[in-house]
Amino acid sequence: MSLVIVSNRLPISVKKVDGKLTFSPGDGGLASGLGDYTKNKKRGTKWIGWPGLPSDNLSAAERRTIAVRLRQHHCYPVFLTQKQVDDYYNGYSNSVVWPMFHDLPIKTGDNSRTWETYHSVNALFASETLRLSKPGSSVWIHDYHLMLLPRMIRAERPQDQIGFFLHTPFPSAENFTKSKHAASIVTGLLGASLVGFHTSIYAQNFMDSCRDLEIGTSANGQLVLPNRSVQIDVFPIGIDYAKFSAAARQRSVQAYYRKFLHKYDGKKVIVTVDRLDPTKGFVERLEAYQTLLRDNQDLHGKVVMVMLAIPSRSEIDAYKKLRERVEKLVDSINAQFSTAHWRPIEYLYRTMPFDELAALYRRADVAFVAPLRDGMNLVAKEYIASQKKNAGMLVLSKTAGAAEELKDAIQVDPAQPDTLVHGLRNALTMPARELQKRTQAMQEHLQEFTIQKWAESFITTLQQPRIAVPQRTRMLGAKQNKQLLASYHAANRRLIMLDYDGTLTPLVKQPEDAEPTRELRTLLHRLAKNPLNDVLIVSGRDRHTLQKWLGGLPIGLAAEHGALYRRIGGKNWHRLTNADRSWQEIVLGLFDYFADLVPGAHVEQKEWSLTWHYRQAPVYLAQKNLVALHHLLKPIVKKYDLRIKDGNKVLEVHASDISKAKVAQEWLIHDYDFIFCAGDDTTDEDMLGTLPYSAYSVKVGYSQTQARFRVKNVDELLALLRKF
Ligand code: ADQ
Repeated sequence: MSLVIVSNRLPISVKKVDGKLTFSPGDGGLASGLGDYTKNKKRGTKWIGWPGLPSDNLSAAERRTIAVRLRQHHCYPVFLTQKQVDDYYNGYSNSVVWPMFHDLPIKTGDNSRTWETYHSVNALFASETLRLSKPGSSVWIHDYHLMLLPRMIRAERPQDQIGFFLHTPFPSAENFTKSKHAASIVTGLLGASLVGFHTSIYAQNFMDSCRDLEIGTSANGQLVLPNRSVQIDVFPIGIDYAKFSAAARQRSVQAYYRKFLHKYDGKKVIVTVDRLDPTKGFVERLEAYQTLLRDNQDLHGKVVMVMLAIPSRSEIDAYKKLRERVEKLVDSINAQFSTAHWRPIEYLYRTMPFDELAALYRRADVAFVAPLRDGMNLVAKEYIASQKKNAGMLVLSKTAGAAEELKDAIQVDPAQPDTLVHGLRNALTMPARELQKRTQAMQEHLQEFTIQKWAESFITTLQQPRIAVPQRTRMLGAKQNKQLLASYHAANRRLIMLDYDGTLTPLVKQPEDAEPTRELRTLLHRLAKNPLNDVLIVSGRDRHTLQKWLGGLPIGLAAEHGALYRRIGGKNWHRLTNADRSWQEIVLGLFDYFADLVPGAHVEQKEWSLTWHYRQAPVYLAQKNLVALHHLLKPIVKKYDLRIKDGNKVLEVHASDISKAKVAQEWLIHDYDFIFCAGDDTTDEDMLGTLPYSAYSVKVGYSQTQARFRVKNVDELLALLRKF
């Protein structure tokens, strides 16, 4: 399937120097991450974006030259005038969205003009994308400059796989929904079929915002809209690990390294590398360093901070002011502490070629990465990848997305200046053995989760076939509801079979939090009290939980997907399986092993089944390990006649003679003239599929099903049950 990448900037930057066009590869990691897709001709990938210079001063011939040269690299330019750059890029994107998404104050005043340009430039990108791609393509859109684009493309190409990845944080719903354009932005993004974020917090903030704006509801990692659903997922970006770890073998890097060894001989080097941006915490870090020097005389003459400030967005006022402030502070710290032989800060306002940067990373004893807020922060990862095995400590603010992964860094909080000072001190004095252990653990992680894997994981998820709502399954609309209620009232004996989690209660992060509310218990009680009704809850939960939560109600209960059941009005639990449990020890060993490998995953052991839960784990990490887990389970499953079920972020193993269908069959021997059955998960499909056609089988949610009918979510199902 052909792929089209759309981002504000192209991976090749075009400049006009002394009237001559120059072309140079950008510094971004994105280009290396997507290299497999863009360099391989067969894949036919195209990359659409702004070449980086305003078009006002370009002649028609120059534009043609640019287009032709870029095409050699599968790149296609969207030309923007200076005015468009001012309003769309410097204006709305970088003076409104960027600070808003990083919880910084936004320039007050009317931004309707810049918003309009933002809109029209998004439309320009949309028309170029449509022109350059065929229907049925996969389109991957990047970042906050182009948030209206997914919807614009979707309007023309309802069948395309459209992915969007946000490289910045997504702010809390409380902050975001205050924005005048919040609803337009969210609606724009929801044109995508997949929206990706660096961390689960950003994804949750986004879903909360959709809910607060009353644009769709969230269920099982999907944002459910009236006519389709959008997958929301987490893809933490990595780096090109091999490039940084192997850099030390390059001659030019070695030359720079020797230079740094000589220059900083006998000193500890603290490095900072960032675009000069208000989010990156320049002032906070300088102040922390100042305090460190003030309080630790022993460090004087023995430490140097190399601060690389990469010029960025220098046309924007806030950035100009920041530069002045930072440089003043650098000067004053240097004036305060310098001696004839020592200057505590070496400040560089420039870009740095890769070989010099790699050498600097490697020479530095500490990297001081303390953004106020940062989507991910790649510098932190690049620094660790550049280290020898026994050197280099990272001080990292917990407000960077990278902190979720790099737990072995010294984590600090830029809102608490003391933590920065202590963090630096700790890093400078950490015992070699501990430092080595921590650095190595981080290196192992980064080596595994590279930017190449990140790209592959996003694209694979994007290109997975999405199941459209099947024709056979109809939404339970007003007309169907009416018929259903008429059958209900006409019936003499009714069976109401219901799954629990995701059907009667929304899915929650912690399983124990799904306890039934008083209203739900009352509803079930009222349904069950009707002498014509048999109510049965068929759940994957263990019998103790069901007994505790629902045991007091006059209903039937089936636990562990039907391994055990309790009759209506009965006290005892009966077994519905003839299997033994000798397999459990082996599978438990495997599950525990993989739960240790995947942060956020955990194992649940029930009487008759074992479940590996990964709702809280990073999606691509879980997916990768699931493949291995499946592979290892295969012979065990065969030997012990087991069944593996891929549920909603759970992998469950139990004997193959256990199924919800079996429980359903136990009940169906009675002579019911109204059968109603609802479930949300793949584990309910057995039960939904075994019913006679006349039954009202109802799927909760949008995934594929054998049920005849569908409701959007738990609330809709409960509303229907209340009508009974
Ligand atoms: P940035 O805010 O730019 O990225 P960061 O993730 O640190 O922040 O990436 C900066 C990149 O610039 C690094 O890869 C660094 O090596 C590179 N760089 C180094 N030297 C350079 C130079 N001389 N000139 C230009 N660049 C240079 C945004 C988000 C981050 C998120 C990334 C990726 O703000 O939070 O991690 O996108 O998603």
